[in-house]
Amino acid sequence: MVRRLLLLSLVILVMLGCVRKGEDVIKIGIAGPMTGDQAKMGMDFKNGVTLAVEEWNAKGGVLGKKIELIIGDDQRDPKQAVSVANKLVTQGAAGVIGHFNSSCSIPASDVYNRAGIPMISPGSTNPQLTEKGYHGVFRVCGRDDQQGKVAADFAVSQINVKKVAVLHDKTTYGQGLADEFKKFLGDKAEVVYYGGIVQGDKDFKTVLISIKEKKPELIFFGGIYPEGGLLVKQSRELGMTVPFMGGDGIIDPKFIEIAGAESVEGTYITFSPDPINIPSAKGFIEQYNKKFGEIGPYSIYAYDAGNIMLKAIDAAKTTEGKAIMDILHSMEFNGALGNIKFDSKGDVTVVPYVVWITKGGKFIEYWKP
Ligand code: ABU
Repeated sequence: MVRRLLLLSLVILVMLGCVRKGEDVIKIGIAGPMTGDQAKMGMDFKNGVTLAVEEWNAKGGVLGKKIELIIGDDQRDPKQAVSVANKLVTQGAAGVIGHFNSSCSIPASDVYNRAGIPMISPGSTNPQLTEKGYHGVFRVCGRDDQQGKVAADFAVSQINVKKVAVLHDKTTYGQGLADEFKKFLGDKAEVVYYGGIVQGDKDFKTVLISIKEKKPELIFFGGIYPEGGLLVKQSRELGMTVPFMGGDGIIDPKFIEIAGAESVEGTYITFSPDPINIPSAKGFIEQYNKKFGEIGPYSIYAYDAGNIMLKAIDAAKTTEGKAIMDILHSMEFNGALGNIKFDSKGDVTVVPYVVWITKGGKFIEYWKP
């Protein structure tokens, strides 16, 4: 009986091995919030990477094999992100583009690191992601210590604020960015209110009333557009005219849609420069517009992250994780965003954060430090 079981196990293992050996595709994982209130960001990731993969596949794929995408929906939930990461590893992803939320990317990076799979996040900006010293963790966006400094410099030097309310959504990203902003303000402005809201809540009037009593000249919000939009909308309903400022988490048309164009008029947002003015982004924008409509804030980052991963696999001539990571650390990549090179931590070497403003229901690049 034992011998028969052993024999059966052996047959199954050989069969599995053959299936794997015979696989004629290279799998790339995309992870992010594909459903839920941040699904727009997940879709932007999926669309950006899909475009990159379709272009590679049209040219024959990579290492002579077609590329297949495997999608992981983390629903912006850290526990779900770990489970998605484990699933992508089991499914045989050679590399992962994701996740969006820093609170998801950071725990998921532990899984990818253990499995020896490289990950490139298009949009996770919390510094901790690349501070763990993992050889295979990269991001194509900037960091919140860089973004927070630009926001604080702008608030002090351009709008001359003296009293600020600092609000966050208690997430790794939201609170982290709010703290960086506060740190860089230093003693140049007084923080008259500091506190957190809960992600997913819909009524922020109590906290807004407390803020109103402190008479700030600016409300800085570290968080994402679903809550950001409601905060601005409800502040106007309470008769507050104080301007808002936030980071890259709120720069999505959904923010304007939720708050209403009139309410968000004059909101300041830190983000990287408008791709519309980047000559190398022209072809990407045209193709994306044709296939998916308007680009989202992180579509181009996902596209470049996908291309970088595939270029590294191509240059490594293998899907072995360590070889791909070594190439990622040494390669210089000319993408839609321009030239991208990673430093020893996996961060990009050039991060040009600027300040945008909402005007007439649109986001417009406004100030360069
Ligand atoms: N960087 C914008 C929001 C995503 C995150 O870092 O959590």
